[in-house]
Amino acid sequence: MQSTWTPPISRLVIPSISRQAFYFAALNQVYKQAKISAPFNINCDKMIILSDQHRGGRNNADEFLRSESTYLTALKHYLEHGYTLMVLGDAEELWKTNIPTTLSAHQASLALEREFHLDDRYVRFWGNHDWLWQFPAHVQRWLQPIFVKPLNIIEALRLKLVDGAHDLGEILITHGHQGTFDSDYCAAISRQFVRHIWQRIQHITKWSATGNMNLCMPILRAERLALQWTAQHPQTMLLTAHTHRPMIRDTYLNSGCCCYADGTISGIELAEGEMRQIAWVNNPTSGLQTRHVYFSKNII
Ligand SMILES: [Mn+2]
Repeated sequence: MQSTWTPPISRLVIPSISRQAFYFAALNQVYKQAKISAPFNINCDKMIILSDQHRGGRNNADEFLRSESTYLTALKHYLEHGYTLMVLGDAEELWKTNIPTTLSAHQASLALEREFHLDDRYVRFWGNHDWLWQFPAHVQRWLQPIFVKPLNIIEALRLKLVDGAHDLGEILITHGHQGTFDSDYCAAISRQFVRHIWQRIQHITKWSATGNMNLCMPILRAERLALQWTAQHPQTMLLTAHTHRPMIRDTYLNSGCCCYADGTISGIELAEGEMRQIAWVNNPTSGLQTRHVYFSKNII
């Protein structure tokens, strides 16, 4: 079903073509160009997908600060337990800060991510807030020195699921902003707004917009479009991020985000034949961060 209401800007720009057509066209293109993974054996391979850290300049507009210690605890756990780490876009908040400021402000989490990379257990995607990583020259100049070994940052991966010799289909993994108006087609305008207006408001007020957008219309629309896309691709599940709303629903998964205002982070685990919607929760009184499984089901 199409939404009956669309913002005036998109009615002006595209009077006759539906949002669904734009979204499907973009995602089909992403699918076509996606990297194809080595087989992922659902019974012995383990993967954690985390996204939307939004690492900024270590100031009031830096959404990641409250979740940083939770994130470090979680990464240590997954490093120790043999998981491959997928960082699914918007790891750096480059709408607000420049690359060197962001990277030098977050050496601790980057150093832990490097441990995964040095062990060939690291996959990095670019999202709309760290879109500059789609350009290899930027990666080479700024991230290569931190990650030591050559690093490719991809837009999308088709994760090939297998059980021994049996082919079990695939999951298309990508950040999920593609084909949206505010984050893709009009991203240049959105970036200016966030950099020059919203960031200033945050510096003064310390407001956060990451934890409380759960039912806003673009998010519900993005989820509906993702489900509609998977309905047309029965061999392919879809795993995205971007909306900051974690979920596993039918053939659509979302990793949520790593910058909730209360220090929680969410993610998706693929391990022991299961897909799990998990969160690591920060307990400020005990200082402990603990893992919680909110939902799990068999991958196939
Ligand atoms: Mn995003």
